[in-house]
Amino acid sequence: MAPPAALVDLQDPATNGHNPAKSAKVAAVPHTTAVPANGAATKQETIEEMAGQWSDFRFAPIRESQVSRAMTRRYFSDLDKYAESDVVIVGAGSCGLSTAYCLAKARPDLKIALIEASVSPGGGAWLGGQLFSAMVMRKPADAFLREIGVPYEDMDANFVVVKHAALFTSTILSKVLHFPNVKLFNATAVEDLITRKTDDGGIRLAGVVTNWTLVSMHHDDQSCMDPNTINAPIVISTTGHDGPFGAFSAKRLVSMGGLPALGGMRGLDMNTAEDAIVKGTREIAPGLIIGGMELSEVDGANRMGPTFGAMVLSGVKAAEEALKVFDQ
Ligand code: 48N
Repeated sequence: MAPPAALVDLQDPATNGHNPAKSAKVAAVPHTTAVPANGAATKQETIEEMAGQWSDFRFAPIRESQVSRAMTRRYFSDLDKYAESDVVIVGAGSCGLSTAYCLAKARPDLKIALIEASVSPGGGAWLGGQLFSAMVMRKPADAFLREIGVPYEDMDANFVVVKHAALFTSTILSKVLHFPNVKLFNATAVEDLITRKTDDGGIRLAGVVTNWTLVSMHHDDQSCMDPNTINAPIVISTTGHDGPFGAFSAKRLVSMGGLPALGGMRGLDMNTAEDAIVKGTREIAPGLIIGGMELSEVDGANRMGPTFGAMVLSGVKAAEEALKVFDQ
């Protein structure tokens, strides 16, 4: 099916669009080929109908600037909208994503900015342990899998197995991205915290300082590349245990005197670790909630290795702690 004719002759990129006379006449290109400028709805093809019909196949025409504007207009509109957020979640690993899901579902009125340093959210949850595919969650974390619709093998009274960790992570990521009140800023690092002094001389969080991750990684070898900011009364930090970016907010809080010292993650003990992380998820400093493996660095909790139930239930609890603040 030939695509609908646009009002600009897009087949001649060398001349159209740049011709002042012509560009003055350019109407807004319909944002969907299903309903062209003249308003006549066209049948939307199916992939089955396309199969085998490649000889006269053509995409609907486009001009490169339309692609650029489709991306940049939305991104900069989001930056403007989330410059003042209700909650910033730092780190979109299994804990951060679970936190975002619970918070966005409970409070669709809240603006939630989810900041992830990597291009690919998900943290350590794309694989089980030692690059093996399957993901183990100890009961009762299977309740979260049922909540988001991830199938699992019910092994026995104590744990379940998701056949591939990526099935969990892609599902929770998709659920979070579907919420209209969540904006994921990936490839973006939180490189500092916005703070205010409290009456007793302590520190209250008031948001985060961000930069493109690639910029954050090169502050030492480039001239100063100043950051951006997002204001929010609540910051939930789930940046994982120590590492190049890990335990970010906990380490920064210590370095600014908001926390006496890090407890430092302890050795592996599944039974001890997972209970401690879930039960310990809390507001560490006014306006700063810490969950997931970042908390093990604060409290000196054990690590649990390749079981992920504590991550999702820590996310449930982190969202609950944030809601306490908003419901006050
Ligand atoms: O997956 P992680 O590292 O962290 P959690 O707490 O969501 O899940 C931890 C879990 O994967 C385990 O470590 C398992 C259970 N193993 C335990 C064990 O004993 O080994 O996700 C943290 C995310 C990552 O995607 C980072 O890229 C991101 O946080 N991140 C940041 N994003 C923005 N700004 C930062 N400063 C930053 N630091 C980390």
